[in-house]
Amino acid sequence: MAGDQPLPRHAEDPMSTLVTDVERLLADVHTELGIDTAALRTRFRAPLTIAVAGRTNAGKSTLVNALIGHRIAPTRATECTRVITWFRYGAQETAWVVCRPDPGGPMDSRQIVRPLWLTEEKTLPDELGVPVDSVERVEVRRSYEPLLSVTVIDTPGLFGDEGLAAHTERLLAGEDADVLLFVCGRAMTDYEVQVLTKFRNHSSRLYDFPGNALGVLNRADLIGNDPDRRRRGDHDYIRAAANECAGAHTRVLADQVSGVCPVIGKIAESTESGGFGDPHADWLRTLAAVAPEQRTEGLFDADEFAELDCDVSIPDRMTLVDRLGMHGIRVMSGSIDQNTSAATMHDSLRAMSGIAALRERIAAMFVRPAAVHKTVRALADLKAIADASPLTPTGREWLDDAIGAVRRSAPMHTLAELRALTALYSGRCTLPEPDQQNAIRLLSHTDPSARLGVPPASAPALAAAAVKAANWWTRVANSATDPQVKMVANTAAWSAELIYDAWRQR
Ligand SMILES: Nc1nc2c(ncn2[C@@H]2O[C@H](COP(=O)(O)OP(=O)(O)OP(=O)(O)O)[C@@H](O)[C@H]2O)c(=O)[nH]1
Ligand SMILES: [Mg+2]
Repeated sequence: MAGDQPLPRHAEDPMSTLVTDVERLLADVHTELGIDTAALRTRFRAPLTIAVAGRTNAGKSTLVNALIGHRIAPTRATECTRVITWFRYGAQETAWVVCRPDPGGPMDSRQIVRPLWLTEEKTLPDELGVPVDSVERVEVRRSYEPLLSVTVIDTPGLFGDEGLAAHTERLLAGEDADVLLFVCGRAMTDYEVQVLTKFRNHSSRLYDFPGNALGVLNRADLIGNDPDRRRRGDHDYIRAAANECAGAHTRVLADQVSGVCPVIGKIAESTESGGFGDPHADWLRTLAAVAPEQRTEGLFDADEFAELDCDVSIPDRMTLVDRLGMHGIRVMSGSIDQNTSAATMHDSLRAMSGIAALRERIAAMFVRPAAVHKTVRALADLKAIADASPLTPTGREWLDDAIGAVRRSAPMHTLAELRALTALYSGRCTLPEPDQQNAIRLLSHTDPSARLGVPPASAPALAAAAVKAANWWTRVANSATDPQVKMVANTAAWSAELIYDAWRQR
């Protein structure tokens, strides 16, 4: 089971000491106090779980496919869209349906696990082979390296079917989801804000800021009201409209999420899963050769596209619509020539989709600090178990000291960095440039040179830059009147000092 796999650890992983410290603490608590910490240890070692939730048809499964690098989750209404699906790392591609115990069955009835056969294209089948109501979850294993450090959970939509929404709400109210990617559209309803607020309240025992939730504005290709600019495939216009909408959502949801990133999930799914290649590039080149006016008319929508006079078969056109959407086809066919390679087109599409920026944000907020997210939960759970246990005053004092020591350890400064990053990403704190970008770089990267903006392998320059940054941020903190600016600047100053300390102790 992936739940038994340790968090990835390698020499340069700055989080590895934290992992060792927490594992030692959990082992010591067992030997010193006789508290059973086996379940806490298993949970601590499991990869970080990212739940992808949001309204029905928001593009959750499309985004999951992009994140796990394969079009495996169905993006049509099939039985699988009605159940919670876990995607974990596994050496082989396999899937199971886990059914709830029969309520009328024998007292010891356990969950029933049945194999689920993937299709020839390694996608989930349309039918589960058991009544959907009896399904607890579907489990999929995929040998995709990023899944070694995160498990992704696709969920049924929050609108349209109250029963399905209840499954998702239950998941978010439980302990299975470490962090949340909330997929939304251009309009934000009260119900969506309510769901996010509940998740935030539920997480408040772990975090005093919304560092475990991130918004995703999907279908960014459909945003922008000017029909002419949309028809012309004016991507700068669409991008600006999507950024504006994501900014507005970020302001509304500043208490619930650490920012909202715009993406075109449909294009991201194709670029991340190998769904765009030579044949698609050929078809786009053929479209690029059509006279511009005729092409603009013919790419108005999928129906007009089917009527367009050009040398791409109807099924191929439909495939192209499925892979890129009309916006992707309009932008690409209007911006390439007969010599543009498939690889160049792939890169342009990837940039257009916003997936690289979203992955970077997921890495900064969730994946790189995964050990910190896991530690925060492990310590809170340990404290709750200890509070309910009959410990001697000395035992309790020992435990409080031991938990406090981990909380105050240098690697846990990453939690303060996440708090500061959340303030910067959510607009609660705005610094003048270049401070804003310097702070984001310092707080979100792992490599010390990258964090301080100095060339790699230049040790003296690194130490000098660390001292300079620490001094600069201390000055900013001392002169700040806004408490958020003070908090961010103090955090940045401490980050720079820790880089200097690590350099000195080499
Ligand atoms: N134009 C456009 N369509 C998208 C985008 N992302 C997803 N879609 C389409 O939206 C439809 C629904 O996508 P899904 O990924 O199944 O949405 P979902 O949120 O998982 O849906 P449910 O599981 O039924 O709630 C599919 O036809 C996708 O191709 C996007 O960025 N742009
Ligand atoms: Mg879905």
